[in-house]
Amino acid sequence: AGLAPCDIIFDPNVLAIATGIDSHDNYAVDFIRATAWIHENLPGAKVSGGVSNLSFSFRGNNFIREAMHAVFLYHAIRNGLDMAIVNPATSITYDDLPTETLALIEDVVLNRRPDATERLIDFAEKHRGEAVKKENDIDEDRHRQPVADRLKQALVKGISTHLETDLAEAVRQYGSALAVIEQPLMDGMNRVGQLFGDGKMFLPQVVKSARTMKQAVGILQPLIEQENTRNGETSKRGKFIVATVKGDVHDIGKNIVAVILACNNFEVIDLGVMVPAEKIVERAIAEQADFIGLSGLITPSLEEMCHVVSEMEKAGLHTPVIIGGATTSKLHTAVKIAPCYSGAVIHAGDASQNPLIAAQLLNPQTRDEFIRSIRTEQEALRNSLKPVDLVTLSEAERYAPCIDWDT
Ligand code: B12
Repeated sequence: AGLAPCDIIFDPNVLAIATGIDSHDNYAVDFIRATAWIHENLPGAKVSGGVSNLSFSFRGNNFIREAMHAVFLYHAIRNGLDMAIVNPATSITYDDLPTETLALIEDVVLNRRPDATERLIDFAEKHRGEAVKKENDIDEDRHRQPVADRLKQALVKGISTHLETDLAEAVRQYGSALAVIEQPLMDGMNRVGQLFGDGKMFLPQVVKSARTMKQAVGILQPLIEQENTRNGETSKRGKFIVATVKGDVHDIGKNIVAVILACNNFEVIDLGVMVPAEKIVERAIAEQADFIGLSGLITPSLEEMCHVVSEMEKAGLHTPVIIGGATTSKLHTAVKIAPCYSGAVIHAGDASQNPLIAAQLLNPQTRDEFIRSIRTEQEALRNSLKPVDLVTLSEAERYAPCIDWDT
């Protein structure tokens, strides 16, 4: 039909299972197999599906329905499902399901035994109303949980109802607002990332979690300001440009960095997210910035950071660059980014390290020694890598892959 494969999306149709009609029992398996077949035999084409049909026979029991969807999505994605129509408000993840419930639901979705439907109906009958009761009990139960677990749960579920009180309790327990961010909240977001990476949580749910995290940071912000404000200092200590690099939309960490810098009396110019290298260079020159802070959370951002500092080098800049964000590391900074730039490039593990790094760089008495020690450490990291055995060009050519392009 003259369409590029990547412009075609197949919907192999999700049909209701567990309807009591035997011939319907394999519908989920059929969908999953069709998805795997399309994925394997029609390269480039995509597969989608409307998930809620699957659980139509359990109308009125949202717990079972959402659990069936979570299990179905988990298996379908492993077999190549690219996109789906799902309820973004769903809060049950594959990992939430107790082993026994998971087995019952997987029996139905994967059509593993002939009596799977009856067993799930029995279970649903026995537990009818329990899900509602559970919701009501949560308020009582939650006080028995440590505050860190409550906060983690709030982030994973994207629920902000008790944030204010839980955060106040956490600040008392952890001693500072920043410690609450660095420990229970970061643990929660890492858990979200893990579930998402394993295909057990989906993008709309991660968006909900991100929103809850932003709310939490918003609640803590006045406290962070109180804790970090340097009293009595009137003049600004330096100009700091912060940006999430091109291609990357993650901004929660960068925003925390900006708040902490502002509290430490730095003038912060926040360029936002998805910022191209040229814009960073342009603003660094125009503002005569003292520091550039680059944030990145996805792997392509690591390469983009090398590009940013290469462009800074071309523009003749020597402004120190501070690198941060979940995928960045001391090793990557030393091996890949620092060699592209003659100015200092320093990796910061978390937001609170940033003002300390900046202070060392601002102080003429510590600056040179600090940069020297960072460079020595980076040199040692580069040397710690196993040397690559180089071979001659003619030898390398003997290993060239032989591809038959006609097929
Ligand atoms: C929330 C989130 C999202 C939200 C972001 C919302 C927002 N406004 O920021 C949404 C849903 C939009 C999202 C989208 C995507 N995400 Co996402 N996301 C996350 C998640 C779960 C949490 C990130 C977060 O906010 N953490 C909390 C903050 C406070 O931590 P932080 O940013 O690391 O910041 C701290 C420090 O690193 C430091 N810091 C940060 N920046 C800087 C900068 C400087 C200068 C300094 C000094 C310090 C510093 O300060 C902070 C406090 O100490 C992570 C998982 C994870 N473990 O990080 C995945 C994760 C980063 N996302 C991931 C992916 C794959 C994506 C998507 C590609 C998904 C998709 N298929 O579309 C898209 C990316 C789109 C794009 N082009 O960028 C992957 C990245 C994998 C990889 N290595 O590439 C992760 C790791 C999840 C996973 N396990 O798969 N995501």
